[in-house]
Order: sequence, then C-alpha cells, then structure tokens
Amino acid sequence: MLKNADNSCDDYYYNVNADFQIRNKIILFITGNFHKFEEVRSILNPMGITVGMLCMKGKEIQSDHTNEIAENSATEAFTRCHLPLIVEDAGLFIDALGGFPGPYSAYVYKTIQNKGILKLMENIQNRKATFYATIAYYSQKTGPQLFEGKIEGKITLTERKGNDNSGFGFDPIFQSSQGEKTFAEMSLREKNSLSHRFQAVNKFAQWYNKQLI
Ligand code: ITT
Repeated sequence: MLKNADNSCDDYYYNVNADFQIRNKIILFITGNFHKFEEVRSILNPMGITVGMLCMKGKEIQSDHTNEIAENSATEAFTRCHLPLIVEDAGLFIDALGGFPGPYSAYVYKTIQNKGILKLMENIQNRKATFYATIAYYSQKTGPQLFEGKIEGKITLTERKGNDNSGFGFDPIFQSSQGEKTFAEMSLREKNSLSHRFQAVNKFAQWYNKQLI
C-alpha cells in the first residue's frame, strides 16, 4: 500500500482503489466477530457480493439504538481505511428487563453469559425478546447508509444447542416466534433465512446491487 510519511494515504490512491473495489463488488466487513462475518458472507455471496473481514476495532459510542452505533462506527472506520465498508451493530433486547442487555450485549455476553441472563429471567413469565441489527455501509460516493433488521421471539427456559454445537452468543437461549428451535438448534441456512442479520443484510444487498447498474 502506498503510504505517506505520516502513515496516511493519498486521496487519489484511495479513490482509484475504492472505484476498483466497487466495480468488483468487494466490500470490507469491519468486525472482530468471526461468527457474524460467516453469516454475513454466506448471505451476500449468493447475491454476487464478496465480503472480506477486517478486524479493526475502533471506539464504539454508547447509545440505546443500534443505528446510531453502526453509523458512527462505519464513519469512524472509513476515516481510517477509505474503502467501501460495512459494519454491523446487533443486540438482544428483552422486554421484561426494559430492553437489557440491548447496546450492552457484547459486554453482558462476555461477563454473565447465557446462564446469567437465564438467572435474571428466573420466575419471569413475560419472556418476549427482540434481536435488532443495523448494517451501516459507507463509501466515498454514498456516505453512510443504514439498513435495519429485527426478529421477535422469546428467551427459553434453558440453553438449547444443536448436535453440531452451531450458533454463537445468545443463540442457545433465543427462540424466534416463527418456530420451535432456538437459533443454536438451526443450521446456518435456517438462521440466515429469517434472522435480524439476514433482514438487514438482505435490504443492504438489494440497495447495493441497484447502485451498480
Ligand atoms: P463487532 O466487532 O462486529 O462489533 P460484536 O461481537 O461486538 O462484534 P455486536 O456488538 O454487534 O458484535 O453484538 C453484541 C453481542 O450480541 C455479540 O457479541 C453477541 O454476543 C450478541 N449477538 C449479536 N448477534 C447475535 C446473533 O445473531 N446470535 C446470538 N448472539 C448475537
């Protein structure tokens, strides 16, 4: 990569490279979560969009809404790598807990994990929960573009995983209202046909493919 002495790159270089990337439908997905990358990749590939993972964690702002967090992260990432990119912010919002863990999902999963959530939900009858996801795309040409997805469901009474131990994060305790299986009991294909991530990524792909015509 051509770099200046201060480690920045010329706009000219970035613009040429960004055009090349756009023409060839290659987008960077800025994430530190390989499971999210795998899901996004397997949704986008059949739609003719190639995505590469770039693990470049920036500062994440505090907000109650995935849109604001995703837009801010995409804008921040673009100022650093100047290439067409997406970021995704997702979270599990539990009705009876006032939307918790919501924007704190990553931290809560790392600390109290699924067992901690089930403990908090002990003796609670209302188990309604919603997964939200926002995909934020950013390129020089378009600026930030947001695409939302959500899926309603409930928190199960116990953790439930499939035989192949698939799923990640809260998948073993989330059962969508569209079926009996938890996300972790579904194959990747099944989860990708209805998840919050699928809804957001699919909206993005429909929009993105129209931009290129
Ligand atoms: P990034 O680097 O992309 O930010 P992250 O793991 O921090 O990765 P998010 O902030 O988008 O991702 O999501 C927060 C947490 O919510 C994530 O770490 C998971 O524990 C959980 N989560 C998100 N999507 C999920 C899904 O489809 N199934 C289960 N858990 C999910």
